[in-house]
This record gives sequence, C-alpha cells and structure tokens, in this order.
Amino acid sequence: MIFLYFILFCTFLDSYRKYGSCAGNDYSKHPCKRKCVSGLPPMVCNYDFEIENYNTLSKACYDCPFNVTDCFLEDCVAGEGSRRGIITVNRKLPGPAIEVCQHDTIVVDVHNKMLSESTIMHWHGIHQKKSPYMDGAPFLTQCPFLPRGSFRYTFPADNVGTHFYHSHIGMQRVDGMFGAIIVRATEENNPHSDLYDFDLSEHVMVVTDWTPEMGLQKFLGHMHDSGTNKAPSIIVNGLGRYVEFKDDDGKPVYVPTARFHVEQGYRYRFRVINAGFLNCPIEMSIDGHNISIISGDGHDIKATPVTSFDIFAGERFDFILHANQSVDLYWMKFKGSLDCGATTTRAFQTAVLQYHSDQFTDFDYPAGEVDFDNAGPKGGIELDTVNVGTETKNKNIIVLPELESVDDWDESLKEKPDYQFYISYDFYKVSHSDYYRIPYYGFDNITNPKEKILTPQFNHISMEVPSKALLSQRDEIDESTFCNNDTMADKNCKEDFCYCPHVIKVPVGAVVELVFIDEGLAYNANHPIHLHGYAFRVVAMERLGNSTTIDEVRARDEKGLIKRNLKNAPLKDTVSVPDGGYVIGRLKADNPGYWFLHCHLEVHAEIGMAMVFQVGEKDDMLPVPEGFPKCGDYEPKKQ
Ligand SMILES: *[C@@H]1O[C@H](CO)[C@@H](O)[C@H](O)[C@H]1NC(C)=O
Ligand SMILES: *[C@@H]1O[C@H](CO)[C@@H](O)[C@H](O)[C@H]1NC(C)=O
Ligand SMILES: *[C@@H]1O[C@H](CO)[C@@H](O)[C@H](O)[C@H]1NC(C)=O
Ligand SMILES: *[C@@H]1O[C@H](CO)[C@@H](O)[C@H](O)[C@H]1NC(C)=O
Ligand SMILES: *[C@@H]1O[C@H](CO)[C@@H](O)[C@H](O)[C@H]1NC(C)=O
Ligand SMILES: *[C@@H]1O[C@H](CO)[C@@H](O)[C@H](O)[C@H]1NC(C)=O
Ligand SMILES: [Cu+2]
Repeated sequence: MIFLYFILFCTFLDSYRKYGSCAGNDYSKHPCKRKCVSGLPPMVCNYDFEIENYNTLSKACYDCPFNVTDCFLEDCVAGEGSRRGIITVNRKLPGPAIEVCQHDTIVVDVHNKMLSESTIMHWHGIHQKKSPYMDGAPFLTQCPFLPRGSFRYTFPADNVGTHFYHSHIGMQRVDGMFGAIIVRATEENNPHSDLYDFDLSEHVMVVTDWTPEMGLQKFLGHMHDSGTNKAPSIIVNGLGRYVEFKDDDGKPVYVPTARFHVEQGYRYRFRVINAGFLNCPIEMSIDGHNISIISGDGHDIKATPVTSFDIFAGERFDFILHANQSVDLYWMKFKGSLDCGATTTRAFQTAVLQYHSDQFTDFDYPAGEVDFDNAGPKGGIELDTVNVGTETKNKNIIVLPELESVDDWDESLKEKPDYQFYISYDFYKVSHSDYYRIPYYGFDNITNPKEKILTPQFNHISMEVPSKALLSQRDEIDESTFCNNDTMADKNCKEDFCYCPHVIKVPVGAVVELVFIDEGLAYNANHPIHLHGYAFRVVAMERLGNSTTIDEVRARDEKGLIKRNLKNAPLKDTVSVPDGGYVIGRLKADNPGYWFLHCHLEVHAEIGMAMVFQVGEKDDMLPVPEGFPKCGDYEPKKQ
C-alpha cells in the first residue's frame, strides 16, 4: 500500500491548496497523521476543540454560493444553503478529523465556548477499556461541563477503525458537533492492506440528515406541537445542493457538493460515517462503479463486493473503490428512506467522484441531473438494506450476519451464552411526563394525530438519567434505585408511563446475548441501537412480519428456529433491527463499567430510549483520576 495521504492532501491535488484547507485549526497537518509503522513509538496527539454557537453562510463565506471559491474560505460553513444556527468544532462542519495510529494517545481539550449550554463529547466506537471515565456519556461516565469550562479527554487509541466523535447531549450533534476519528493500523496488522493503494484523509465522508432549522427547534416543535420529525435534506462533509439561489440572470445557483478526487488505475479506501439524527437511513452508491466493503463500525470483514449499502445513524462502513472506469466525473449518490424517503421528504444528496485530468476543474459536475427517483443504483447487490433480514429470498441483498469477520473465533460465539437479555421496543401510547400532563393534556386527551406522538421505549421503560454520574460518583450512587423489567413487573408499564434508571447488569467475563426486538406495531420505524464500550457479534437478524412480540421470538428460539452465525459473525457497535423482527448480538463482558445502550436517533435517545449495560461491581471498575469533576443537586440540610 502506498501511504501518501498526508503529502497528497496538501500538495498533489493543487485544487485543495487553493481552497485553504491546509491551514489553521483543522489539524490536516497534525504530526500524528503519519504512516503507521511497526517498531516506531506511539505518539501523544493533542487537539484543541472550541465548541461554539455559530451560523451557516456567515460573513466568513463572503459571496458563497455565487462565488464558489468563497464557499471554501476559512470558517465558511455552507451547508446545503439554509441559513441557520449551528454548533461547530473549530468553525468546521464536520469538525476536524482526528487521525492517529493504533496505540497513540489522543488528548483533546474540549473548550465549551457556547453561550448557555453545557456539553460533553463521546468518542463513538472507541471502547475506552483503559479509560471508561473518558467515554463522554452524560451522567453515566461524567457530568456535562458548563459554558466557559473545558474538559481534557485523554484515552488510548486502542481499537482501529473508522469512528467519530460527537456531542452526547441535547440536539448538539444534530446541529453539527461531530467529526471523524480514524485509527489506522500498521501494514502488518491491516488484513486488507494488499487490497488498496491509498487511504486518504480526503476520502473520509461524514453524512447526515439535515434540516433548515436548529435541532432543538425541530425537537420542541415535534414533541410539544404538531411539527414533523422528518429531515428534508442530507449533507455530505457539510455540503450539499438543496436551497436554490438565483444569480443576476435568474439562473439557479447552489452551494457546491462535496468532491472526491481519484487517479485512474488506483484503488482507494473510503470511510463513511453516518452522523444522522432522525429516522433517515441513507443508501449510498456511485455511478459506474461497484465497491467492496471491507469494514463495518471499524471492524474488518472479508471484502464483500456490492453496488450500494444502506447506512444508519451511528454506523460506519469502509469500502474500496477501484478507479478503473474511463476518466470522467461521476455522481456519488445518497438517497434517504423511511422518514426522509419516497413517501415523506424524498431527501437525497450528491457528491462528485472526480478522476484526475486536465479536462475538468473542481467547478465541473457530471452530466445529467440527479433527482430523488434516480438517486439510487440501478440494480446490483445491496448491503444492510432497511427492514430486511436473513428471511429474504432476494439474492441481491446481503444481510449483516452474512458478512464474515476476519477476527478469529472468540468465546462470545460459544453455543450457550451465560446471560441472555430480551430488549423489546416500539412506539407506545403512553403519556411521557415530559410531553404530556395528565389530566390537562394526557395522551388520551389529544385528538390531533400530529400532536399525539408515541413514545419509543425499551421494555416499556423510559430511561431516567440521574443527576450524578454513575461511574465517576459511584460512591454516592445507590444501586437499589435502579430499575429493570423485573423490578417494574408489578407496574402497568404498558399503559402507565414508566420512567426510571433502567440498568441491566452482568458480572465481568460473562458471555452475554442481547436479543433486540422491534415489535413494529406502530409504523415502519427503525432504531439504530448503539452500545458504548463494546462491539458485539451480529449473529442473527430477521424480519418476521409487519410486527412481532417478545413471546413470538422466544417461542421460535425454543423451537430451534433461530439460526445464529456462531462461526464468524461480524462485529458492530451499532445495528438497526428490522421492524417486526429481531437482531441477536453477542459479546464477552470484559470491559467493566456503566455503558450506555441506546437508540442512535438523537430525539429517541434524548427522550429515554436508552438503558445502562452495567458490567461488574463498582470495585471492578477502574477508579477515576484524582480531581475528576462531579455534579449533583443542592438541597440545604434542614436545621
Ligand atoms: C471569488 O472570490 C475570490 C476571493 O475569495 C476572488 O479572488 C475571485 O475573483 C472571485 N471570483 C469571481 C468569479 O468573482
Ligand atoms: C474494475 O475493478 C473492479 C474491482 O476491482 C473489477 O471487479 C472490475 O472487473 C474492473 N473493471 C474493469 C473494466 O477493469
Ligand atoms: C456491478 O455489479 C453488478 C452485479 O452485482 C453488475 O450487474 C454490474 O454490471 C456491475 N457494474 C460495474 C460498473 O461493474
Ligand atoms: C425480564 O427480562 C429477563 C431477561 O430478558 C427475562 O428473563 C425475564 O423473564 C423478564 N421478566 C419479566 C417480568 O418479564
Ligand atoms: C383528559 O382525559 C381525562 C380522562 O379521560 C379526563 O378526566 C380529563 O377531564 C380530560 N382533560 C381534558 C382537558 O379534557
Ligand atoms: C404488511 O404491511 C403491508 C403494507 O401495509 C401490507 O401490504 C401487507 O399485507 C402486510 N403484511 C402482513 C403479513 O400483514
Ligand atoms: Cu429510535
């Protein structure tokens, strides 16, 4: 493999130099961005992240989009053309990528320069085995920190792969507080190094659904009023064509799309991250090219050729693109489904794959217009299709458990797990106490269907997050206040709203099976389930019908009707369960701590579609460093 990504970024592709992305606080020249060579000592990699309330198309953008060059000026965030408030890291969207070699130490000083919101940063995909208190899970591992405050995150980059960082509180991720973390292995430790020539920074791609208003406004309008929860658009690396401007001649003008350069004849590794927040799975494909998927959520899999893949919020896929077609410009396509799909907002986006040539400039676009209907591939093989499991007879669909991990068999795949948990979910007709108030406007009182929103829950319980952080203030936490499906068994949680600190607990070293069931009664929803601190083997995934129940899944399992891939199932940390179906995950609980397990749709996580996966007793968990901040309530003692 030729490691030129660093040099290439700033010199080879002249166009990038022009646009100034090699200067300043984007860390594109960070010394840790280097060829990963075995035998060389690991590095300590420092970053300063300034979190700010900011705006798209700010004055830094001058005459963007009318002058395209201006859209790439320092601190210009063009988005898809909407003018809206955003939250940025170093005034970039996405925030600067962290690119390191395995075993480096990542040190990020996060400075909260927002006006009034507290914040917290999660390092999605990093397992934090030696530093569980650096996980950035609000009130689980630490307290969010205040405006004017800062927090130094320090953790080893132990697990390789394509990961990302994002705020884990409120709607901050939605508003732009995210960026890539790439942990590369040495050539010897990279099972796919022979399959590609380049692994370039500029081929990292963060996609997300995007709205013309701030996330909090969208959220409040939906939760308290009749506003929708549907995103009209998608952006790719902070750019997209959506809002139409008109130039002096009345001709339509758009913000430029993202652009990815390749040289004919070479094979490139692309890394795709979905930072999305609403129910908007995105199908990606590239005109004229098939690709080969080599990694999911940072875990290598046997190279699998596909034409397209669906990617859910929180997921990552790496693929190889062989630039062996004629020298040209090609559309890269991103097509929404479900709440941003054919029957809803019809969201789509494009980017450009540009073969290097004197024939065209960075202002040229491929021939042909892309609209929603042709924003997908024409046939071919698809991976991770929305709401499809191994029941499918369609030979052109590859389902996650069919991917083959390149990791060796491990104990998590033993025949019988030590613990098994059924975690079922759906949208329920309960009066979530944050959004309804009995007897004034309880769920049953509301008649306008747009205001009668259902509550997504795990096992009919909404997660009530404590005001103290479980891990860092463990001595002040009384575990007897925790709840689960058994402690709530005498409550009528199917009808009355149940709100408590939902915790499932296993001893260190146990092999655990998690059976996620999407009952699918309400509508064709989808919940990408994300687990902190671990990756799990996706051993089964099946859609049983338009809806299902825990009992049905249990009964099928007892009859031996559920087949598990216990040979080489792929490792993932985020997976979406087919609506009306189940996914079975396996892991060995070797990372003690309190780990967040939640839906990665921001709105769902925030309203309690979450729980805590506790591994071990308090004493099994690593102590937090001295002086680690605390939080909690103040109530004066009675005299
Ligand atoms: C666009 O703006 C740049 C300055 O950012 C300027 O140098 C260039 O001449 C402008 N291009 C056009 C076509 O006006
Ligand atoms: C292009 O590359 C792909 C993947 O390596 C390969 O399957 C295909 O045959 C190649 N096509 C041509 C025209 O060389
Ligand atoms: C991509 O693969 C499909 C089969 O899955 C094939 O029909 C198609 O021709 C391939 N496209 C290219 C450009 O190789
Ligand atoms: C609670 O969940 C556990 C694990 O999934 C299960 O074994 C148990 O039967 C459930 N209890 C109730 C009351 O549903
Ligand atoms: C809401 O429904 C409850 C139960 O049916 C009823 O007692 C109450 O009066 C209703 N409230 C309003 C404002 O209609
Ligand atoms: C599932 O829902 C679809 C669309 O609403 C409907 O056409 C189909 O008949 C349903 N299937 C079953 C088995 O109920
Ligand atoms: Cu969800």
